[in-house]
Amino acid sequence: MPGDIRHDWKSEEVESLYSRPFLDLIHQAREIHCQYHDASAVQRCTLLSIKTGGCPEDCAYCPQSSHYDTGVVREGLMPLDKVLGAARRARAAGASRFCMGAAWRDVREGPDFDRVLEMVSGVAQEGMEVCVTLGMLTARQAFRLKQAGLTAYNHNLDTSPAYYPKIISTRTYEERLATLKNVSEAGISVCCGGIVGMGESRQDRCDLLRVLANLEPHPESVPVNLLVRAPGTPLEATADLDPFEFVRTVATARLLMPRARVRMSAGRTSLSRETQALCFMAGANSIFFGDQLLTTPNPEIEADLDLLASLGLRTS
Ligand code: SAM
Ligand code: DTB
Ligand code: SF4
Repeated sequence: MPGDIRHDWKSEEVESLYSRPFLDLIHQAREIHCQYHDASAVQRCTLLSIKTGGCPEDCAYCPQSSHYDTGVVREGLMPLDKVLGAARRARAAGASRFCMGAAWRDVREGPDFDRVLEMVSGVAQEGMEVCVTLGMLTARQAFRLKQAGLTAYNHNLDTSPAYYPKIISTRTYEERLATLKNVSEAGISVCCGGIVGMGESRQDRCDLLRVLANLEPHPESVPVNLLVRAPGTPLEATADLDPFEFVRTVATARLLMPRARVRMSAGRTSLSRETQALCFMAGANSIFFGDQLLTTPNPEIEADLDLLASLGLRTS
C-alpha cells in the first residue's frame, strides 16, 4: 500500500514510482505527506560552518576540499561563544534547528572534539534541536555526542553506490554506512540524504533513494541537495539538472520515507519560487534558513519569509 513503512524496496519499484506521470507522482506524495504530517508547516534550520576548509577528502562537489583551488580559506575551529551567539541569532530569526558543519574527514578526540561537545550542549540549552556533521564517527564518539544533548547527526550517502566512485575516492560507501550505524546505535537521529545534479542518471537518483529507504529505521531527516557548482571543483561545469527531476526526487523520498522530514537543502538559489512551491507540494517540509549555507550563499531571509507567506505555509 502506498504510505506503508518498508525497508525492502527493490530498484524496479523505486524507478517505477519516480518515473510516474509527474502530476500523479506529486499528487500521491502530497496525499502521503498529509497523512503523516501537518502539511502547512515547514521547519527552518540554520547552518553554521564551525570549521571551514582544508579538508583532506576529495569529494568532487566540495569547495572545502584541499584537493581543489576554490578560494575557500582554511580556518580553525570557531570559539564557543561565537557559535552560541550565532545560535541565539538563528533562534531569534525563527529557526528551530541549528546545524553545525566541520570540514573534517573524521573526528579526532581531543580539545577540538571537547569544544564541539560544549557547542552541542550549549545549543541544546538554548532550546533548539541541534545537529552536527563532522565526518566519520566511532561508536564512542557518537555516545559522547548523545550525552552532550545532540538531536541528530548529518552524514550523507551523497549518491548511488555505482556513481559514488566517480565523486569520492578517499572514503568508501561502506565507511559511510558504518558511521550511520554508530549514530543510530547511540540513539541519535540520523540525518542522511544526498546531492542531485552531479551528472548522475535518473537510475542513480533512484538507487540513492532506495538505499536511504532501506535503512532501518528510516532517517529522521533526508536532505535533498542540488549541486552548488563551486568554481575550482571538478564539478564546476556540470550541466543543469531539469528542475522537475529535483521535484521527482523530493516526491519519491516522501513516498518511500513517509515519516521523515524531507529537507530542500543546498541549491535553492538556483530554484525558482515555483519549483520550490512544487517541492513543498511534493512533501518537502524543511529548509535551510539564513543567508549562508556553509561556504556558499542561501536565499536571503526576507525572500524566504516572503515565499512561505505567499504559499500560506507556517513554520514549525
Ligand atoms: N565533512 C563532513 C562530511 O562530509 O560528512 C561534513 C560537512 S559536508 C560539507 C556535508 C554535506 O554537504 C556533504 O555530504 C554534501 O552532501 C553537502 N555538500 C557539500 N558541498 C556541496 C555542494 N557544493 N553542493 C551541494 N551539497 C554539498
Ligand atoms: C546537507 O545535506 N547540506 C548541508 C548540510 N547537510 C551540512 C551543506 C550544504 C553545503 C553546500 C556547500 C557549501 O555551502 O559549502
Ligand atoms: Fe570534506 Fe565533507 Fe567537503 Fe567531503 S564534503 S571535502 S568530507 S568537508
